[in-house]
Amino acid sequence: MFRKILIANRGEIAIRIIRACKEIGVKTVAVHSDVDADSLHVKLADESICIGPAASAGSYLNVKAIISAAEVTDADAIHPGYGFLAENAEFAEICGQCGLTFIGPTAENMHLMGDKIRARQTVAAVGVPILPGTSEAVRSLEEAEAVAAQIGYPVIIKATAGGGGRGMKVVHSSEEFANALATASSEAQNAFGNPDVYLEKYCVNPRHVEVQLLADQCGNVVYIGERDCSIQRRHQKLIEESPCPVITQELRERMGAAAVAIARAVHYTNVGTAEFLLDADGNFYFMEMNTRIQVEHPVTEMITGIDLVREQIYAAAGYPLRFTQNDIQLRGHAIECRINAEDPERFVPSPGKIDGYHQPGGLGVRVESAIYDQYTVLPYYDSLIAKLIVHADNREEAIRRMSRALDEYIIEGIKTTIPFHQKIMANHEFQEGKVDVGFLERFSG
Ligand code: MV4
Repeated sequence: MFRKILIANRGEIAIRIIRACKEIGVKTVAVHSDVDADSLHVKLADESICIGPAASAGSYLNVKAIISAAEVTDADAIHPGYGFLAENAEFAEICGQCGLTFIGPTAENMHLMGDKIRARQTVAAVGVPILPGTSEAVRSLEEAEAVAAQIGYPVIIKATAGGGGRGMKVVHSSEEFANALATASSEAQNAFGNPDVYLEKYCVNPRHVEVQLLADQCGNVVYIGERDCSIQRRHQKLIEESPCPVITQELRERMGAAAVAIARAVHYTNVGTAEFLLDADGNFYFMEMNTRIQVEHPVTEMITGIDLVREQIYAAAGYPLRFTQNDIQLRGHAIECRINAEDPERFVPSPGKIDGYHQPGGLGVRVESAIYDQYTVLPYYDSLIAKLIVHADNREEAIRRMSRALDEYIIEGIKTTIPFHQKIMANHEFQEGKVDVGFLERFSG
């Protein structure tokens, strides 16, 4: 096992990782920017080191500073959390070259899944369903229009180097094509430095259902249930739950088997998530694979009792999985609300000093957060300030528990998305589980 892990992140996820390390007797090093010296992850770690200025480009994304910090503090592994350098294949590669274990999948895994066309080809080759579309990057307008005519409108143009909803364009007819293709390609070039795009049949208002994977370095792969993340706004997830309210055990097993087949095909290691679209007829299609621990991992932990961050560390250290697929049991229902320091009406950031804080508790309530009374939420970083997770015997009770916990939550001095979550919990369609990725656009409180 590692002696000391450096956590290349901040906020709630840095604390989440520190907690897992403490429970298995591994020392921790926090890194922080100039303005993060008072942050809770710094206070909770065994030691800490400053890696640069407030702007992430010079600190949490500064590969040289982070590697030097690991060398100076004699850490033997680096946990990247999510965001920042978590899916940067080059960073994972550099860690290895410097004798540091990157706690995550291999650089090759990240590289492959980062190329959405290669991921699509790889997945299709093992018989996992994908939406009809191009198997290579689009070479010309003529070719693209021919494919669209064949698969039928609407179609969606996606960036090969994209992901997470960035750089996508829906096309409803042949007249829109030339413009959409040019825009998508130039946006892809600007955002990712790669103009390549591909086409897929557009699936209207599907659910976003993702399967949690865990793989060791001995070839063992398990899936750990699924999460429904359909409640999103501009590709930012706001509420996630597990299990998905509409899938049967039979469908769960087929999606799980598909996700495991993908992992096996690429010799995947560590945690990962296979994202699928689930249409109204119960058909599922592979979208992309996330090669990191995800923000919403706690809902999976609550219904399985598995500490995913601890398993990540064990897998990276070379330990074989300590359980099999049959040992994994799903119990009850869990929901997570992401609480952001934002105006709940307009979703614009609302940083500033917290002046009055009380967090909810009680049976089945979990708070993952790095904030405290009198803490100043900084404008330089993500506006996620807390994740409120509840667990109950069933979905109805979980919704009631979430409403109760949201009512208890007091965060004064800044605006938060708590009122928004209260409205969703009170919404009848949400209560009936009738959600898809278009839910929030239709939702009016
Ligand atoms: C799609 C789609 C419909 N059809 N692909 C958005 C995130 C990225 N992972 C892919 N996304 C989508 N891809 C096809 N062929 C609809 C979306 C989509 C979406 C997916 C999940 C959650 C929210 C979404 C909101 C808008 C569009």
